Amino acid sequence: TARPSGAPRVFEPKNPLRTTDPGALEMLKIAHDSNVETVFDRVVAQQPQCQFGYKGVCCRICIAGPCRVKADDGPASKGICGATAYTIVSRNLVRLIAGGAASHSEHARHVLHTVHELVEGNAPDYQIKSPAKLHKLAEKLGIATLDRSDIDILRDVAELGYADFGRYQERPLAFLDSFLTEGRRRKFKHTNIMPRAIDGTVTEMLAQTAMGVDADPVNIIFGGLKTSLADLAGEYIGTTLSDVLFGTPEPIVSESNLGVINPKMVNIAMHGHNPVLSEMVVAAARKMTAEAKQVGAEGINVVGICCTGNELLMRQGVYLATSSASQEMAIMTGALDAMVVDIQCIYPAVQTVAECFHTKIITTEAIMKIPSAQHLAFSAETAAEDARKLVNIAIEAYKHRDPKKISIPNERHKLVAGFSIEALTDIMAKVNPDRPMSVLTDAILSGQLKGVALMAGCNNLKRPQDEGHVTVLKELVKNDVFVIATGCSAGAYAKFGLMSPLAVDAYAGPGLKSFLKTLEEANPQLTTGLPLVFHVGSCVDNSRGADLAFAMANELGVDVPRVPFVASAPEAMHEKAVAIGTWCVTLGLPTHVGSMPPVEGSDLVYGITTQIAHDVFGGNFIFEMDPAVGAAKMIDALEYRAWKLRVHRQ
Ligand code: XCC
Ligand code: SF4
Repeated sequence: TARPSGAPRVFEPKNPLRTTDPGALEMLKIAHDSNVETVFDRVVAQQPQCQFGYKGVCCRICIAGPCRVKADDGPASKGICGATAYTIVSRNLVRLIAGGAASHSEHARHVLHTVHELVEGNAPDYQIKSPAKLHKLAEKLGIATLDRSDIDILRDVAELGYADFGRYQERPLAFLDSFLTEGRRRKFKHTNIMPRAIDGTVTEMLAQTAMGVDADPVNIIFGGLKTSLADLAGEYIGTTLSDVLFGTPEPIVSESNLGVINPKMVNIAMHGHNPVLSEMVVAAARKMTAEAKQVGAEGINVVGICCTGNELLMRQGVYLATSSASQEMAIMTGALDAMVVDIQCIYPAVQTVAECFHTKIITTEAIMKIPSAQHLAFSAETAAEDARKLVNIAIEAYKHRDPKKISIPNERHKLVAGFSIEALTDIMAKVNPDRPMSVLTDAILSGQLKGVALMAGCNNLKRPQDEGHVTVLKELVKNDVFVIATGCSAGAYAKFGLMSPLAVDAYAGPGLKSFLKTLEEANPQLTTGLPLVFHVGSCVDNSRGADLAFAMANELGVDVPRVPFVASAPEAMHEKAVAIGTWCVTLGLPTHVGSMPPVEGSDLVYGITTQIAHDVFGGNFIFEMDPAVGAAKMIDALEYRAWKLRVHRQ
């Protein structure tokens, strides 16, 4: 299979200057001068990467292997058991999806456990911050709310959540089913990919792809689609219950990039994913200024990295220091006193870098430890006390700073974030109180906007950090696409100053500009103005993207495959990104990916993901390594859908 636009698999494989983020670039110079090894060195050291693995034709599913597809025919074209390229490639691919679904749903289960402990009276430091979200969710789930206490309602919600995880249901998963469109519900039933239990689906996927089980690539991929829906179910549980516990995000002002690290304060970076931990640390830090002053600091500055940073930014306005590929750079500033981590996307290397400085790395979850790093078992029962201890470790570390090693880039940018779908809907309701979503869909039907794009996903150093995210965004907004963003894609825009109202004038096309202006004029209470790109949250909050696509579908009276809505992960890396991309396609969205997943070893699998998926589900992968070309293809897809909608309305 030819690679799209002939682009290389790894850009400039020998060049260690693999970032475009100005803050990270500044630190990278210091890293090189002081001989601190970072991810930017290791990615070069890995070149050239194994081409069998790259194409997905290396099978390690049983220990007769590894088996590689080494020829087009004959015995060397198959594994020892006789598995052919399409079996091996599809099995490897769906196992990535299972890994993603397991990650998102473990995160969601942790939030659910916290809810359960709260209901049982064992988590005194948590509370229901958003009763409105709880009631809305309960109604969607068919749980009675009239004359009932919030705790009683939440108890029923939690029970349904647990049932979604564990018990093999006769009915579809409650949370997932509650927010799908009618059309998608029918499609998933007909194609038999509606998951009946989150845990059961992940386990089934591992069983289906074990040695000597499924060899049919189509059947394997349908199993993968089902698993991706289990992933979406987990994400939706994670997002909704986090909103209930910590509040539904509302527009908020903050700043981003490494310049937010404050040399005069105790700096604590929260890195990972789960607000169950990070919200408690922020709350504790806000009460401990006096303790910080005792060691000579002006106060405590909590900053975020990766998605727990996004969660804190969305709800608390906490500064977002940096995103995934530049996480080590935060330590390199020499002014980070502690990095508190939970799960996912935390490079084990942070401990190695920290050992060159005074920075303490503290792990907090039973399933996540790093050799030599400190471990503090964080629990819902003692959350506030645990959080105090974590903050104290940072205060203690502050005393051991080496002033000679402090070097913080000046790079920092203002931004506006906090756009839950509820917040977006409220903003549009000021223009049309009866049908808020029509404000967005009408703008598309009239041609003012071309459509909506969900920008998501990670950094993948096969290409320069953030260059993909930034290029795609600039192309989209120039062409009047309304853009929402999550995860490290949102992180990129935050760091570059593209999530600011100031960026609108510089980059938005005339249609997008006038659309935003209409919204701003109807919302004088939003004194900050509206940003160029709308931050909707962390990785699990891609469920908010699905929610917006469903709301637009319902408003337009069509199913998702006809909504001018696309998704893109220009720098996808994690298994979670594979799961997200797959459910985007399954929902019916054209989905651009700018870092090649291991599917090139089978023309059949490549064809299913890029074409056949479209015939069955209305969405398909667009593997395009050139971000500007990727954006152009997304704009084409949006224009085609908008044109069809207009034709059907005449
Ligand atoms: Fe991780 Fe969520 Fe990817 Fe960033 S974007 S590298 S998964 S932190 Ni979700
Ligand atoms: Fe080789 Fe088959 Fe075992 Fe895979 S499952 S490692 S192809 S023998």
